[in-house]
Amino acid sequence: MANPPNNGIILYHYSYSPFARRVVWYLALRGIDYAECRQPPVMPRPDLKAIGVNYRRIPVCAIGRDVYCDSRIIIQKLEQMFPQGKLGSSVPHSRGIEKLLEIWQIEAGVFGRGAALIPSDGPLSKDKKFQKDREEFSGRPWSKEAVDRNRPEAVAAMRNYFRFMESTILEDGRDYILGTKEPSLADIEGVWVFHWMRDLKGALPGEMISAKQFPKVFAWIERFDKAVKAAKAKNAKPASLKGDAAAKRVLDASFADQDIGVDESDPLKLQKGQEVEIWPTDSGFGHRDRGALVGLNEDEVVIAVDVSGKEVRLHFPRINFRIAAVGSASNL
Ligand SMILES: N[C@@H](CCC(=O)N[C@@H](CS)C(=O)NCC(=O)O)C(=O)O
Repeated sequence: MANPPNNGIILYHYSYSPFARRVVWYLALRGIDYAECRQPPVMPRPDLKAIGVNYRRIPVCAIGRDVYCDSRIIIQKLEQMFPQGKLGSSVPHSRGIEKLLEIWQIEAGVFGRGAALIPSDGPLSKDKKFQKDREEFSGRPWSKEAVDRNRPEAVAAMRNYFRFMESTILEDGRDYILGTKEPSLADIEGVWVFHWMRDLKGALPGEMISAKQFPKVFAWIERFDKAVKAAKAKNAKPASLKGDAAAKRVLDASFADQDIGVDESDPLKLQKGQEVEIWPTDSGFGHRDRGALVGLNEDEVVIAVDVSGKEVRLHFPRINFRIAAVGSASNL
């Protein structure tokens, strides 16, 4: 069979999503050809509805008729499906560092503190529609007073994170985290919030967090940024698809992923084919996806959803997601 266009990959994203950038950088550094379907920064997102996705967060990535929700699982799958020249290490100890950096930035506070440093008087914070959308997303009311009140604590935490990188991982003057000549997956996992902060006007107080106090961290961000820009300049630009063309591609495609089966000894004790709902527990929790359980292992859950008579498979990571049998107590 002929190779699918753009490797069958369609990335749904918008340019200023720091989570989406993780995937955009990954694809650029790998030189993997892909298509993109640009999304509005606020709901609704009918292009995602059209491929059976209720999940509201960005990025989402379709590979063939498999759809991956969450940047962590997207990167993992790209590593598995395009193993030639993968960016992740094969050394278990280094893989541990990659993973710990991922956890640190996403789950253990770095991203959250970064989000708290989005200036309260920036253009997005002044946009009422954006504010309302993000209140639904976070489940918390937004107020300028609360953002300003929290800022000093967030600055202190962010300074602590910069200091940690400066005085441990990058202390010996290495170019990249694992001592490589080019950026590896560990750098993507480690750099993205720092990079976002560097470029977000008004986020960092220059008198406390700048290249002056943290020369190694800022030089690393710059080095990484240059490497991504050089890779992008070498690669073809991603094809840009409108929502209907993207949906047609997804629905006409074959499944790209393997069947992982349902581990019936999993602590959740769910059965193959059972109707379940899945939703994130850290943000965007108001949007649940419902379908028949077709895959469940330690890392991943997969459901089959029906889109105009065609089956689409939605994949989510296990961590920070809840999976509940429809009608069960945990499904309330
Ligand atoms: N753990 C998720 C988090 C994704 C996330 O929070 N994305 C933000 C954009 S940076 C988002 O979806 N914001 C609300 C929205 O765009 O609807 C991931 O790794 O992809």
